[in-house]
Amino acid sequence: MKDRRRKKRRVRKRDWSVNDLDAENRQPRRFRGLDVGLGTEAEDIDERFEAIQPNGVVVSPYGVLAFVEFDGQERLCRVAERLCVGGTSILAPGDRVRVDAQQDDLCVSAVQHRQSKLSRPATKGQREQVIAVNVDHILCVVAVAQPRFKVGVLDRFLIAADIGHIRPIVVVNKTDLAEEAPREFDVYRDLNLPIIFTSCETGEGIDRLRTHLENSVSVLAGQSGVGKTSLINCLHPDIALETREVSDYNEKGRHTTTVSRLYHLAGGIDIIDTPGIRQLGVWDVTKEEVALYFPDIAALGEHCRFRDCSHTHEPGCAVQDAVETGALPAVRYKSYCRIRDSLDSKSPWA
Ligand SMILES: Nc1nc2c(ncn2[C@@H]2O[C@H](COP(=O)(O)OP(=O)(O)O)[C@@H](O)[C@H]2O)c(=O)[nH]1
Ligand SMILES: [Mg+2]
Ligand SMILES: [Zn+2]
Repeated sequence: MKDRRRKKRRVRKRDWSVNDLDAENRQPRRFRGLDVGLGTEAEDIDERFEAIQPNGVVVSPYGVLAFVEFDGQERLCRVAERLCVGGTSILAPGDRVRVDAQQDDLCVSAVQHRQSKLSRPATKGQREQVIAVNVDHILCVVAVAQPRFKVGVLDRFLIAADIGHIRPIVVVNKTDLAEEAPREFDVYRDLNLPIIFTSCETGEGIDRLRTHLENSVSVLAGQSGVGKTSLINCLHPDIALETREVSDYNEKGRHTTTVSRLYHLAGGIDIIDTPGIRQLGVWDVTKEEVALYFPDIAALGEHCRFRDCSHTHEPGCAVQDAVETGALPAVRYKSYCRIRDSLDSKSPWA
């Protein structure tokens, strides 16, 4: 019970500051679908991070090499052996590193402690896959159409952000494809989440998005095709990244590793594009915990007759009452139930 209350408070507080990551957040999380905390990697790997004065930022790791922004340029560096395990370095986009330069030889010799971490859990025979580190925001990108908006996907991203204490920004892209202003996002506005409507076709909302992202590091999350790469292009047209081609390439599976990559855009905007994150699993959250990550449902749940109400069938349930009166949107409630139900099924990555 005690544990439950602590979590509740954390959800309500919505304290997203990365600097506030405290000892509690350094412990391995039960929620491993998207671990944004610190330290689920093997103990000895954790020990390789140090307090250093960095002079470079990892843009994209490349086996035992890494592209690093160093001296105002992107340079291919080798990575010291002690920072490699089994043919790959432990580096991820966003890592702050020490680069030792001796004439043409550039070597990453040390890596700074991470402030936040976004990763996929280890699957059979594989190490945990770190997608991005030291991020301030998760941009949860959805589209009004093509692909069709799925409430559940967004809700899972938000749970992940909540757990990792990383500030989510909801980006609703492709507004040019909607006849009228979509209403299904009102619920997120009511939760005080930043929500930005954008179109890479008309340029709508791009300036607003830019303002939110200035002088911070963000990681893009969203289903394939919602326009993540296109958004980077809009924010910084000079970059001219390939959109379709890149995602096709990945979908055909020719690309065996997930390449996530940091882009430095104008205005101090750092963005990590991640072809890897399409949908995140939340299977390590228990059924009982799900409600705590739906702040509106958690608040209503305070008024249920039973303290351990699941809000699915019990009498005297304030949540079900709210659905009946329309105070809680049915679609929101359904999403809660669906994620709750999904926790019976096995991890798709297991
Ligand atoms: N109509 C419309 N199409 C878009 C928009 N943003 C991206 N697209 C298209 O959607 C497709 C997928 O975009 P991409 O950026 O590769 O998506 P990603 O997989 O999320 O990186 C491309 O054909 C883009 O041209 C938008 O705002 N409106
Ligand atoms: Mg892309
Ligand atoms: Zn209830």
